[in-house]
This record gives sequence, C-alpha cells and structure tokens, in this order.
Amino acid sequence: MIHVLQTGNSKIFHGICLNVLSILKHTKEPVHLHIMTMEISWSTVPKISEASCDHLRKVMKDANPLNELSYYDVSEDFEATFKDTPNRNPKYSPASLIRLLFTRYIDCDKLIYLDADTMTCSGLETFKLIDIENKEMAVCLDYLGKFWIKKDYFNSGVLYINVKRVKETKLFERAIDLLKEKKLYFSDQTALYTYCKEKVYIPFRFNEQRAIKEDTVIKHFCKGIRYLPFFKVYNFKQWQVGKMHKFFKIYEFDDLYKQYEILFPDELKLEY
Ligand SMILES: [Mn+2]
Repeated sequence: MIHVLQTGNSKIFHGICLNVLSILKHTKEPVHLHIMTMEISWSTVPKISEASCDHLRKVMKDANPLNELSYYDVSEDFEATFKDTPNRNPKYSPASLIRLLFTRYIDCDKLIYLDADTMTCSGLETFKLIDIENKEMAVCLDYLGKFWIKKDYFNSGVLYINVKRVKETKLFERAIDLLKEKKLYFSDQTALYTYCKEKVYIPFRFNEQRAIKEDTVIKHFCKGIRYLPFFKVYNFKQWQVGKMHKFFKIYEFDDLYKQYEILFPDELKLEY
C-alpha cells in the first residue's frame, strides 16, 4: 500500500482529482489517499466536502478495490493553531499550512505528500527505491530557490516522509512553533527547511519544476520564469488546459482531462 497525502480547500479540488487520475493511470500498487481540508474564520473559501471525497473514493475503488481514501476535516485544529499567528495569511494561501498538521492525524510508515498542482507521469512505486530509513524526508531542490535563497533550499511541493521518524523528531510540530513566532516569506516551506536536518536530496525527476522528461515521476506546476522571447513569470496549473497546450505544449494529460469531465461532472470545470 502506498500512502499519499493531499491537502487543500474546495478551490483546488479539481487539481487533486486530476492528480489522482494520473496516479490511477500509472501506479499499479494499491494507494491509500489521505485528504486533509479546512475552512476558517479569516477566509471565505469552503473546505472540500465529504461528499466530493466519497465520490472520489468510488472512482479510486472502481480502478482498484484495494484503494482507500481517508478524509480529515481539520478546521477547528487549524483555527486554534494558526489564527493568532503572524503566518495566518501566507504568500500562497492559508491552505498551504494544512500539511503541517498531518502527524496529528495520520499513522503509516512512509507517506508521499503531493501539492495539488502536481501530476504523476509514472508509477509512485519508484519512491520505494529511495532509502529514508534513517532520514526524516527525501526532498528535491527548489529550482528557483537554489539560486535566489540558498543552494540547498528545497521545494516542499513533493515530500517523501518517514512518518515514524518525523514523529520522533517532532519536525512538523517544531515548524508550527516557528510559524507561531516569526513571519516567514515562504511560510511552511522555510519552516521545514529550517528544522529538517535528516534529509536526502533526490533528483528533480521526483519534483520536476521545469519541462517533463522521459524519466519524470512527478511534474510540479509551480511558479517559473521564462526568459525568451521576453522575461515572464508564469504560474499555470494543470487544470488550465488551454495554457497546457498553448504555453507549455503539454498534451500528455489530455486523456485524463476527458476522464475528468466524464467522472466529475459536478466539480469545478477545467479551463480551456
Ligand atoms: Mn505547488
């Protein structure tokens, strides 16, 4: 069983569904997906509904009856933890902090955390080749951060976590404590970077922040820079089908877009 964690609110649920369809396409082993969500007093965005997750679970079980989905509404905990902290409105969204709470809810051996703006291009079984027995996490460098912030600055959009170990070292709880004290620019990512001492750096194929290659496992649609024909900062997501085609020339998820429209008619529409 491969354990996967996704977090967020209703605004990015189509991203999670597309990601899951990509996992179902490539990963042969059964997958246990954990979805953590919240709604809070200082944001109007609703949580992902339990009904939406029930439907997603059905789609997953149709693909493999051994697949599982667990749903966690962490609203109260999130409110109590972050409401009165300087990081309650981080750069991207308060929802980016949800993952920091995971050790309070999830118990398994190893866990693959994936941002909602990622897609898998091959099976998640490849993660098992990474040895994190004596580490807290396996991480990839942040493509832009390694130039501009620090040369070993990592990207927290894909994390391969040794759950038992991070519970011992209290990595995620210490990251939360730091965010309670100090305003950080990339809140959760910098907090994890600050405290994670037992880490192994893995190749970009596990968190590809640029063009998809032949051996890519995860493609991450994070912010990027294109220099030619003119300087442009872009931040397009996999549900922006028009941008995938015209800007990135990515067509390899087209079968999944079709599936999404058939399987998830009641969820957010893809953007053409
Ligand atoms: Mn991301």
